[in-house]
Amino acid sequence: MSVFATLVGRWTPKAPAVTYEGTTVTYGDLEVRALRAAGWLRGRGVAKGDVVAVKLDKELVFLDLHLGALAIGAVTLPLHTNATPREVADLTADAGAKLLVDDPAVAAAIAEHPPTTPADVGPDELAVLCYTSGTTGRPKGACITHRNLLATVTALHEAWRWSADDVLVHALPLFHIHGLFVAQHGAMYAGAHAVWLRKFRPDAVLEALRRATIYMGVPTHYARLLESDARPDLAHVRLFTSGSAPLPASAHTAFEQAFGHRIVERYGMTEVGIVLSNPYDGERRPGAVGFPLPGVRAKVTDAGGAEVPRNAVGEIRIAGPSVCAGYLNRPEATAAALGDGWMHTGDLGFVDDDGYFHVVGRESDMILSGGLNVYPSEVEAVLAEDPAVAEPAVFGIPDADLGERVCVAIVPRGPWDPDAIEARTRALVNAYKLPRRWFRVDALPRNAMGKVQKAVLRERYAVSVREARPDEAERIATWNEALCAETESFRLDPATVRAGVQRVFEGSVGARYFVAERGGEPAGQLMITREWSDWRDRFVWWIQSVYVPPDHRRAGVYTALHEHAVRQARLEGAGGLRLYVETANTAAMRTYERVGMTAEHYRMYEQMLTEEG
Ligand code: MLC
Ligand code: AMP
Repeated sequence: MSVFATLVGRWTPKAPAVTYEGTTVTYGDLEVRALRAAGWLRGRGVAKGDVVAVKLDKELVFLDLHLGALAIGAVTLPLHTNATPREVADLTADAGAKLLVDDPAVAAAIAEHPPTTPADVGPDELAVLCYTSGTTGRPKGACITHRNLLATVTALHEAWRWSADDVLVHALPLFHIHGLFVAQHGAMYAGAHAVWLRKFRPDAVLEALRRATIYMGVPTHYARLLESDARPDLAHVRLFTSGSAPLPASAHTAFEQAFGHRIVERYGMTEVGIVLSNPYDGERRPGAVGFPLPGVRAKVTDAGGAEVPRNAVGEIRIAGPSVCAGYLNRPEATAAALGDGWMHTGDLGFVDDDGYFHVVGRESDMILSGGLNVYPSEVEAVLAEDPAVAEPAVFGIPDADLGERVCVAIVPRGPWDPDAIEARTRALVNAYKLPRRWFRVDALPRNAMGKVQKAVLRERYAVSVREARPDEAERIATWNEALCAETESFRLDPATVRAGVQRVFEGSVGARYFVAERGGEPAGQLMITREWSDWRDRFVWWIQSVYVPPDHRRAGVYTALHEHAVRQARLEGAGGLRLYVETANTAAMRTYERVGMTAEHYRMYEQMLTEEG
């Protein structure tokens, strides 16, 4: 059976299928819309086996075209909405796409096109091409068949107890397997109602969840839900799932405390679909991705493919009906990844004593940012074309919001102008792949074989922030002295500074310090004082004495301290976060600039002040 025929066979025409920005489309409507899109595609010369690239914002016509293509045996190639012209040209050329649909105005033409009749499509025919770089190299098109798509959707239908009564809040993009084949296909296979949101925005998601039963998100969604202030009663929601990137065990626990739900974390990959999931009934274990879904075989192996004992780390390998047919026109890559019939995922993990799979890392240096994959080699290739760049090395550092944040270390050729390099790069690669921290280095760290040591860069530039320890009082006092000396606006004698820091650690002044670490070294401080606000009937936090020693400036330390303070203030229920910026004090302003604090940061604080009313 084909996907389209299977889905349509399960639909009740009058039932609501998708609600989006005030419009509700029933399943009856959806079928007609898909067949109109199919007719329109045929009218453009698209036949069975032809690839249709779709680069559209989240719109109903995206779904019409996808279903329409499936109905006539054509192949959907979903592209990121913000893919750059060069990325689109590369992928459509590689795929040999017959048609690129990138103008939302086609919706009107499709709506008026007469419906056509579906084609006879077999289960092993190609349904979708999804570009992914697998473990290494340039993007390759994973060939996903109708059988693959149906295998994933039927396994999840059973495992997660989908029913026609479900209402799904859909806040994911449509151009990846999570939003399209897990969430939207899941809803369509169940005949359930999907409520779409254009973008993930915490308040809108929580509002929509008041009338829903299922939510599917990436870990960044859960991190942001936890950071928002709203805590509506969500007792009626029956399922929250997370995937595409690791959900920290702490987020799992915090979400349960805040919203009373234990998230079902699952694991998947474009090439294999969704294959491991925590149980619906039974323990949803924080930090684990659960068990193989029905029909899936999964194992953890050594490099030679032999299964390793329980609790030993190895590569996760997957076999089963959802595993794709290989990469388009890449027999070698296909043989390397799938030669023995098992997909070599490149993900490292282990199976615990109770049989739960855990993912602990990756063999490749792929970066997972907000649930999206970033392949360093792809971004490096673009950077290397820049005459101002002698050598680039792209890597990820841990990030509380995105999971990992894209960074780059560059050996410049000529003067160092990161803004110019960034502007050029932005024109060529999608913004989510763009490095958000730019480090200038004299040489890249290399091993004896000459290979760039990304692990060394990750270690060197990772910034974490934590509560200061009492044994750090001396260091903090020294930093405070340096801060006073630099700002020049006031002079305090060292004894007074030291006594003040001591009183903070004694807990007698209601203040506390956060300390940043970079590459394992203390790299800066931020002090918080609390002040009762009668107006808000809560404590508000004041940011005081931020200091980053010269060696650690312009390395993201200030931003990390700032983000930590904001996050912590929210988590601890502070009524606001305030910063007194004495803009008239030009010496202090120069210092702020030197530590990497920009007008952007002042604006963030001002926003919070405005909220104070
Ligand atoms: C957007 N931006 C990102 C980003 N998403 N930067 C880094 N990482 C990301 N994931 C950048 C934009 O380019 C833009 O940059 C700026 O952030 C604002 O864009 P936005 O669209 O307003 O961002 P936001 O709405 O905050 O989106 C963040 C997000 C979103 C995490 C909510 O990325 C998201 O929903 N991600 C889910 C992705 C997903 O569906 N993955 C599944 C893949 S399938 P600038 O510079 O222009 O301002 C898979 C298999 C499986 O992995 O198992 O599921
Ligand atoms: P993609 O190639 O976009 O389909 O992304 C697949 C990759 O996302 C996998 O290879 C994993 O590295 C990662 N991934 C998906 N789900 C999880 C999860 N629950 N925990 C950790 N990593 C995950």
